[in-house]
Amino acid sequence: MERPNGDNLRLAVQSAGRLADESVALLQGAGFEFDAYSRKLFSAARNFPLEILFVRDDDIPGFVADGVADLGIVGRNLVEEHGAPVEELAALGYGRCRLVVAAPRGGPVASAGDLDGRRVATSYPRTLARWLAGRGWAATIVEIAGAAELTPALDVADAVCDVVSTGTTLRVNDLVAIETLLESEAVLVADPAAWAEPARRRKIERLLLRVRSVLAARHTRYVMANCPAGALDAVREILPGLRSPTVVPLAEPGWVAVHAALPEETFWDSIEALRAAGASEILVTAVDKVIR
Ligand code: PRT
Ligand code: ZN
Repeated sequence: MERPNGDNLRLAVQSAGRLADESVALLQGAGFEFDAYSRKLFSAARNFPLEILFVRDDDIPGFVADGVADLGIVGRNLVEEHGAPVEELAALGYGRCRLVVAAPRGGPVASAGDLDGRRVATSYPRTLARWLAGRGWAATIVEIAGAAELTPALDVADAVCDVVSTGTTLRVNDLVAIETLLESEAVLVADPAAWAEPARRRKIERLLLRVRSVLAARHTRYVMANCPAGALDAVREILPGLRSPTVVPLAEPGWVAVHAALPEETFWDSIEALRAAGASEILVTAVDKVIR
């Protein structure tokens, strides 16, 4: 495929698989209007100079590094494996997993040090080789396309290096994780050449602002609470808001309403503290976008 020569940014996303739906939902939530029902190769956004390219996830790091696409959404595990010199612009919070080394429970490989001189099956040979080299260990890497978890039982390998999310696959195959090589999630990456070119970078930054506004909103709740005017100082401490809370007098004398954005992570602690400080009638709503 040739480099995009028009004014449009080209963004590669997975067409089907674990990242596909959430990637489309993130882009549509950020306001980009495009058709995604058939996931045909290309879809042009109607309201932004952007084309979405639907491809296999394995192709995305290379496409972005080679400038076939300006941007990509892909697991950090694949970016790392490709070794592509791409710019990570944002971590997207979904597709979370770990790349681990695992070995049969109760077997001879009980810790990472036992890997020296053994066979490790993986579809992440480059990441594994770099990690082994960093420790000065000489293990034989058995490269396989998938289903690494089956290889110890087949005596093809003594250990595996694979992606884990819930851990069920390891447990079912009586394997235990002994070391984590990489923490991964879906990331938005850019072609460094596109990022360095001022006109293209401006467009990427416009896109990035929109994507980040949705990511920030996912971690934010908007809280409205009534409180006695006398409790305001305590309540302000609990509800700092993005800058400071909005305080509005109620029609009932001696009472105010306090409005503020709160981080989702500490949300319930703040609500408990608010109630303890005397706030009542607390309303909470989701936030669509947070733009800073
Ligand atoms: O067709 P295409 O090539 O596009 O997709 P794919 O089948 O190669 O990839 P896909 O859709 O399975 O995964 C896409 C990305 O999701 C990966 O590159 C990771 O970044 C991320 N991800 C998150 C995962 C997992 N969790 C995951 N659990 N990718 C794979 N797995 C597999 C793992 O390989 C193992 O076989 O799931 C199994 C383990 O899962 P648990 O839950 O049993 O631990
Ligand atoms: Zn793949």
